[in-house]
Amino acid sequence: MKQRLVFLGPPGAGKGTQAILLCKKQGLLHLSTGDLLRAEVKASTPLGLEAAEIMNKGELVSDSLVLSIVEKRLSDFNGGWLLDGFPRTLPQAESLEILLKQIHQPIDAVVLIELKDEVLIKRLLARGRSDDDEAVIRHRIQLYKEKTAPLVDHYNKQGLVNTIRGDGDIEAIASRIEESLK
Ligand code: B4P
Repeated sequence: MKQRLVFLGPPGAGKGTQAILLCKKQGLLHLSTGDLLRAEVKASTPLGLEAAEIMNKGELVSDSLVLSIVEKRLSDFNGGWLLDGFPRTLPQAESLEILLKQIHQPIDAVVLIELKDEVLIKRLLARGRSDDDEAVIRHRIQLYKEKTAPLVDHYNKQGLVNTIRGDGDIEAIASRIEESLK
């Protein structure tokens, strides 16, 4: 199976849910920038204090801040990995490319999980995290369309994108993803 993966998709598509399952099964390093940022917030680090306000408004944390988090973890790691929720902007994708070139670890595949806006909103309202307020969710979906969706084209040009339907039960989606990565 492919070993160096990026999960793309709108907020609530199930990136985190599916990433946890796949990493456990395949022994991949799971790097979720959302989880890493929430851990910084919880520990009240200077980085966390800066990120908390931005995340609760549904905005994107600055590229440089997110990059510093990812770089630290990928630079001295040699096994397979899954980047969940990163990159989220073209500048993040470009910086990632530079880093991956330096460490000779190219991306093997990008998994794009797609789901309708109404279902995304329903799922996130049911999750109820501090940034899962309806107005904030709508703003996050809008930002996804503006800032993150252009990455689909970017990675399509490199022939890396596997598009997966994000509806249905969790196991069915997991099978679709695994099948696409063989
Ligand atoms: P993330 O933590 O990445 O979270 P997300 O996009 O909201 O959710 P995800 O798609 O992972 O959905 P999940 O599996 O949880 O981002 C949060 C914030 O962090 C961003 O808004 C931003 O501020 C910041 N951030 C993170 N990365 C950044 C970056 N690179 N640059 C800048 N800022 C960044 O699933 C959602 C819900 O659906 C869950 O409750 C789950 O149980 C449920 N669910 C999953 N699959 C389901 C299914 N098949 N059926 C029914 N329910 C399902």
